[in-house]
Amino acid sequence: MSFYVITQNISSSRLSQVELAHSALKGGATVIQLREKEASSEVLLKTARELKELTARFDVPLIINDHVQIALEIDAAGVHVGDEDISVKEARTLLGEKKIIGASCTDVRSALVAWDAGADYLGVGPIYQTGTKRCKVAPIGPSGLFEIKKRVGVPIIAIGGINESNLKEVLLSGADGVAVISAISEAPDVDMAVARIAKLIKEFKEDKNNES
Ligand code: 3NM
Repeated sequence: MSFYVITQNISSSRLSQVELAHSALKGGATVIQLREKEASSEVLLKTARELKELTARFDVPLIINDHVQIALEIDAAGVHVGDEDISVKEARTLLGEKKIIGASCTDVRSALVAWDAGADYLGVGPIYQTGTKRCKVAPIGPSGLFEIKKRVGVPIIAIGGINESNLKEVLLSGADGVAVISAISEAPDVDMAVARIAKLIKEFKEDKNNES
């Protein structure tokens, strides 16, 4: 069950992306994604290199949002693509079979398309209202996630407005992991927020194992 942390420059963030990733990794994040829509390619490459070195120390995959060339240059674990980015098929051609490709999906139709195109996992959302990204669709809620999970055969990472209070509901709806930005970056104490989320995921996993 993934604890997927996305580092993104939010103006109110007190920590740099690398500092944020470090806190997340110390607290048990299992995937780090670098998502940067505004920085120059030099800045992005520098951050990507630093994150690659850091994630390697923790043996955690680093995924680069959208920028396939940067992912190739730093030998990242893979990329995540949205509906305005390069397609899954093009990304696969450039990256080859060994790299991870994740795709953003909002409904069953887009999820089936991405799965069919060869995505290794789907980022499904927004589950809840979020101020972090301007989303084109209304939140799909845990029930929307459940519908997608029933139809696709690759792991689903839920995203959008996920925090400590709704995380369990999301996992109960079938998510294979959760991706968070503001629940961590905006928390008054980042390390504490990471630890609480990691604990909730661990407890959920243990409960599930005990049931089976
Ligand atoms: N993608 P937060 S929602 C980057 O629905 C992103 O595809 C989304 O940030 C999608 O955890 C989102 O702060 C923002 O809500 C997630």
